[in-house]
Amino acid sequence: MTSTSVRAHLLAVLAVVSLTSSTTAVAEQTPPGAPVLQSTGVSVLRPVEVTASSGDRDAGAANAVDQSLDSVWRATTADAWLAIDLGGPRNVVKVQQTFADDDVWRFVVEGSVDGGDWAVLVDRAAGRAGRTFGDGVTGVYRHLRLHVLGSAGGHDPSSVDFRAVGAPPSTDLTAAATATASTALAGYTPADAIDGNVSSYWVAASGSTPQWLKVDLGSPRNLSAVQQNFKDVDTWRFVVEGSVDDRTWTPLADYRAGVRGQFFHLPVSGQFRYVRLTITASASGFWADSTEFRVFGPGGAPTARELAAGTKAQSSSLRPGHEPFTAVDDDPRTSWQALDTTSPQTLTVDLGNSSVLSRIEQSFPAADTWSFVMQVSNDAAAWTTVLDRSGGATGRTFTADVDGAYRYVRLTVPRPSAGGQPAASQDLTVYGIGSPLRTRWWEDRSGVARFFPVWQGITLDEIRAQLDTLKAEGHNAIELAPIFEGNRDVWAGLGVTNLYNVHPDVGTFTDLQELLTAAHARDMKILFFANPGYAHESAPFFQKALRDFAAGVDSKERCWFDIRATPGEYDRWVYNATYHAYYWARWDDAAPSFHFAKQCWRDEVRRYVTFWMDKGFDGMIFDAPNVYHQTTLEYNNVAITDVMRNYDTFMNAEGAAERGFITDWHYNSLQDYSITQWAIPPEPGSSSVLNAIDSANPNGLENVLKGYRDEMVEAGGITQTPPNWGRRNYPVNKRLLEIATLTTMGTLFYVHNDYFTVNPVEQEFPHWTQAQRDMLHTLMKAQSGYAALAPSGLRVKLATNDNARYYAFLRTNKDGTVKAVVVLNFQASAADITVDLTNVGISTNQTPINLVTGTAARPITAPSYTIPVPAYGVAILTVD
Ligand SMILES: [Ca+2]
Ligand SMILES: [Ca+2]
Ligand SMILES: [Ca+2]
Repeated sequence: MTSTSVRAHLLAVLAVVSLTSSTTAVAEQTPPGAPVLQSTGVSVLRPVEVTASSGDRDAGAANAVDQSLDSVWRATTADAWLAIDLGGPRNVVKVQQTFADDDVWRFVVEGSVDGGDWAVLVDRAAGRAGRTFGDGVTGVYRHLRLHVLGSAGGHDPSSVDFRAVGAPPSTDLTAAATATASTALAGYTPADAIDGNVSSYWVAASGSTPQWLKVDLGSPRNLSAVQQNFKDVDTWRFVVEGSVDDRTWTPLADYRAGVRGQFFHLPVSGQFRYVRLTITASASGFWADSTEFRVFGPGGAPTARELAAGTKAQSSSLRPGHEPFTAVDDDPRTSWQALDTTSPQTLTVDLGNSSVLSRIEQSFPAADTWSFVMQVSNDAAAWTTVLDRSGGATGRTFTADVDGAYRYVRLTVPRPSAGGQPAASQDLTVYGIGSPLRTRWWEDRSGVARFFPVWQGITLDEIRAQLDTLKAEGHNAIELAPIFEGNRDVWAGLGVTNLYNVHPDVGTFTDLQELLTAAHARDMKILFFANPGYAHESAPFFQKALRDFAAGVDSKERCWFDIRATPGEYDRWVYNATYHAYYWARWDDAAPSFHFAKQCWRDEVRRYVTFWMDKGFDGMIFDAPNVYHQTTLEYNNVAITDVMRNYDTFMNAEGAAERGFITDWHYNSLQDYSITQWAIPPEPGSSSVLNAIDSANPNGLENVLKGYRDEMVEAGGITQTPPNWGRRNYPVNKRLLEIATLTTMGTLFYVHNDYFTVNPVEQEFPHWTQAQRDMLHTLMKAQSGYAALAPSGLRVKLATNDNARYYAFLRTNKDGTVKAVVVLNFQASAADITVDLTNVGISTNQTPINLVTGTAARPITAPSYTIPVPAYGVAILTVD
């Protein structure tokens, strides 16, 4: 997976192709209806009316939608709402709200077609720190409502600017299309160009051109627009053509003469079944690619659409390989199945937000007489039955009509089918109007505070007491590394002495439940650092294993370890003189490794993972699972990741560093080894970002980010990255540039007090000024408040007036609808930096908000945009 062919397409390594020397066989021609360049396809929606629950209705509320960042609406009550009427149904893709004050805000944004039934589009009811919030939205709405429920700091509800961004009324025809291509690099399929995720892409199998990508819409359709997203800004030569028979082609948009940019929204017309993109050259030698190739048709009135695909499903049990998410994967080849015929069984789908539902369809894998009940709920506690077939009904697919706004849908199967089949769902589809959450929490927020409770002597109660402070600073998750009963002298307590207990030094299970409950009430996530990799030699179960070995007794404990009378050929065998036994210990003589080649241990790991996840954790970190003793991909998946997938949860393979750990081992988060390397004092360690800062030249960073961060996100995971605290006493202004780079590039940002380096909370932050601490927190809040900076999503380098001194990129959320321009100054002096915004999907008539200052930035009026950036500073601009 690190072959040169895979890497080569990432980099513009070929000699620059002269535009005049690469003339294609096709004569340059003026395309019919030549589309307008610099078109973004989206615009800020102008309301026809704005109302509010309080304040001056005629002047106050209007201040929120006057597109001026100098005027503000303020409410006079702690709980207040602001509503806009768009004058008719509009295709909304983004909402953005800027408060007058920085605080922890509790609010929701709702949408409605008729002003009667409201769907929740953005849910921050548990609070989120920051001032400007931007979120991607899907659906057609006429009314939008900002409902502020309160703030931690007691600020009155306000809005400097509340806006909705819309796309033309349209139908995304690629959603149900199939794609093929001239060639494709393994793992980068044509389907990746029409999957709705701007981070995944098709790329040709080589750098030779021309290459084509073709979409089959299934039948001739009226077209209104085509969008092509390249991975990189370059001067591209391409043509888009339409066909009804796959033989005769009509040019729809012709750029074979060359056009600079990365994002092309091309209004087209005509009726076609096939749409083909042919790429004839890239000036810099990039291989032909498409992160998203979308074909749109004219849109109509708002209609119910399928909401459940890609949302969160959980089940009472599962047969391995039939995880609950397969019931909401929009794939008829897969299905959830209960482990066995034990009854009852349930499958619960969480849309993430309350949506206005109209219909639910449940498809079993086969026709039979099935007993089941379908229910809906808004709190997963009080359920309303919408279809009761507990007496049995014959068939395969069943439909329930629904009327109302709900968030949860539950299928309960009280007994096996008449034919003896266990509970199952091939697909559970939910139709309605709403904006379900398709992102997973680790893909759309950041700011993880990592504690080493056992090592540092911090109790769970002490962490709970810090939650409000951590939240206000911009943290959205806490990692407990670790809290189980283990020996603190080995790897911060990772050497397990009791697999199933909280370490008495840090608290009890009651304390743990209180921490989880308090964190979840604040919408903060709690991560469990697990270690099925090794025990501590003092563990009672290991001592029993040694005794049983010496006595020749077979036992569960002895089975868990690799204990022998004579050592094997490698050097990690440790001799125990008392029992005349050798045991394998990968990381430390006092840390005997568990033995993954043994079925008994894999079974135990499944129990162990289930035990802790059932406590209510929001994810787990596994320490170097790729080198667990004699593990394999198959052993890992059956013992760990298949179990974790049942929870649809965060799983980090700390220590693993390649794409395959996401695509095949099924972890969804990896450390960013391309940026921060292990650093053990007194060595300073190495960091790609610090190297760029120290050399005042960020030019090398682009290939570092492309080769790791972007690739792991393409594969469906994210990266996690802390600052390189191993470099001690690093100048704080440079440290803040490092943190600005990390919080904007799209990684899960950790402010961890690293066991192997320093504890920044105690050793670094006390030396910072308040302004410097404020900047850290501003950067963290910007990343979690404004979806364009999320760990998932697209990152595209933008050219500056001096790429050897400055670094700029475009960031978007996963669906490409929330956008930011990031400009980083790697110089020791302030600079006016010019960024090239030609054809990157950004309007050249807008005033961005700089999330660093919280104020209006210099207006964008042309593709060439100049902005002042402080020494070692950053500008983070909200753009539409
Ligand atoms: Ca305003
Ligand atoms: Ca894609
Ligand atoms: Ca399925």
